[in-house]
Amino acid sequence: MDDTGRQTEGELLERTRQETKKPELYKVLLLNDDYTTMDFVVEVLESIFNKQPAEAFRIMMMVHTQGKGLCGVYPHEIAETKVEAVVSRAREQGFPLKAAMEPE
Ligand code: TYC
Repeated sequence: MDDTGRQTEGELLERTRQETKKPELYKVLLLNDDYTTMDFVVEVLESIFNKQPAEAFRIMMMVHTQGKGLCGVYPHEIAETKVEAVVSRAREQGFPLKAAMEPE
């Protein structure tokens, strides 16, 4: 809730709105394509999304079979950084892998 500070003797207390605002969260998704290798996607999930090997494999297979898969949920700036890290690493290796973010 908004517990804005009281105003005393001309002193405006600017607080709390930002401090108490919950960060908006975003899902980061990987998208399927026909060219990126399964091993590379598993490696991305382990290194960028901190998944254990079995979980990374499960998510990779979800993307492969369903077209997309959830990698994690993060505040906006972190989600953006994850998407950029995926794309930059994929392009370095010559893969067309795509990642997307959407509001939770
Ligand atoms: N479909 C890819 C293949 O058969 C594997 C793949 C999985 C690609 C997940 C992208 O996000 C992806 N090599």
